[in-house]
Amino acid sequence: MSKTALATNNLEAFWMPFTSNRQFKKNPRLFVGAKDMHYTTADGRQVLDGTAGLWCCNAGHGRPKITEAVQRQVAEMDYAPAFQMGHPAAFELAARLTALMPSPLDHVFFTNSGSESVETALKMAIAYHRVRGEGARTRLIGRERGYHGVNFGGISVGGIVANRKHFGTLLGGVDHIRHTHDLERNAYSRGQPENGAEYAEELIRVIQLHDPSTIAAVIVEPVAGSTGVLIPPKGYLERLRQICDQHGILLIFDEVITGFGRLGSPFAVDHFGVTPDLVTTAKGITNGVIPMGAVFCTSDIHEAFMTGPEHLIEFFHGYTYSGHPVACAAGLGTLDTYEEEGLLTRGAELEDYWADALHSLKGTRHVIDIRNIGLIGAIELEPIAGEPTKRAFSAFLKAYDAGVLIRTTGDIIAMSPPLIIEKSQIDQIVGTLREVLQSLD
Ligand code: PXG
Repeated sequence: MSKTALATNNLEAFWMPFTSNRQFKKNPRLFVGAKDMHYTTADGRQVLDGTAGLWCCNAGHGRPKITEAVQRQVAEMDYAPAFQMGHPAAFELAARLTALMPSPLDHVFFTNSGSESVETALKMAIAYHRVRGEGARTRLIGRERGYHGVNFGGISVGGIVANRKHFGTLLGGVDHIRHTHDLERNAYSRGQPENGAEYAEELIRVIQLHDPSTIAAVIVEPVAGSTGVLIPPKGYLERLRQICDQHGILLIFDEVITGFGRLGSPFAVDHFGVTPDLVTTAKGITNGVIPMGAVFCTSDIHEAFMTGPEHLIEFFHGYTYSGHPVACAAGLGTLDTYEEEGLLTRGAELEDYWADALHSLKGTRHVIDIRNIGLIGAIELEPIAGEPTKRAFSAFLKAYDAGVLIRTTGDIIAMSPPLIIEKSQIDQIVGTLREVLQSLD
């Protein structure tokens, strides 16, 4: 039986994540192969990947160094216990990762996903204050429209209503500041918007409400991805850093999508020149090939835990698969590929071309904003009255039929192509979008 026939006979059992299951199963979209910039569909079509999978395949697909590293590792040693035992690849990967990240973010804790990285960072922040004798600092502050994965800590500090409303009281002791989206003042910005640094001042109000001595950490995405690409106004992140410093509060950057070259620099930390205390990553760390995440922390945070009798565990946290050998091999193969091909900075070379191409869609039917940074782009559409999300989702379906994969969230089209993209492929994405948008109701 062909792969397609097998799958179409068995669609019921798999409860798909973040998917309109009933709609999908009536008209499934199945990928069966991937190479470089393209997916192959079950019916044999090539689809240009405008989203790097889900913001993760930054080096494109089927990259030989990564494949070979994974194959070698799985044959040599499939698994080693993660607690009280180690293996060389985990140490090597941690050393190479911290070499990429500016000091003092010199230590890495491995997880298996972005969601786990977020939980790990939040726990690390609260525990850090406690081991230093500031156990009253337990509160966490997130932001409206923030996405920090789907576990309880992440949805609590997150600010996406649909991800929170079904799940009860969530984590206590969490507050939020407002998002930075400001279409009225900032529509059609290229790169960082001019207006809105003052939204950071709201942090002071929230901190004062609870008293600074109760706040453990503030978590934000440097560029908010899932909510529809919200780019920080000039000066905003710098101001968050200042306020946190003034009040002894840790700043966490969630770099699950901005990490590994997406902004044209290895991390958003480099791009914005703002150094947080903790950085959560995942996705591009292994090019999406094997699940993995990593939390970077400062030497200060790490050293605060390294006290007391040496036979005792310093941090009661970790996963069976923290630093999994096969994931580490994928990570090493990925870093080799990024470095050999200059991919962690290629976004900066392409950014102007990407921006010009995207902004050429200004004036196209339904478009109310276009924004971009690095190799991220978003096109915001006027929603159909009374039917939010429908117009953008129709665009997604039509673009897929026309051979281009995009993502939509609400009525926003988000794009984040692999960093190996060629200019002609940027033209193809934008040309397809222009036709799709003109044809939409
Ligand atoms: N933090 C951020 C900033 C993310 O973008 C997560 C945490 C969670 O990662 P995991 O690996 O647990 O899924 C994410 C994930 C989209 C999209 O289309 C974005 C994500 C995942 C799936 C789709 O915008 N981001």
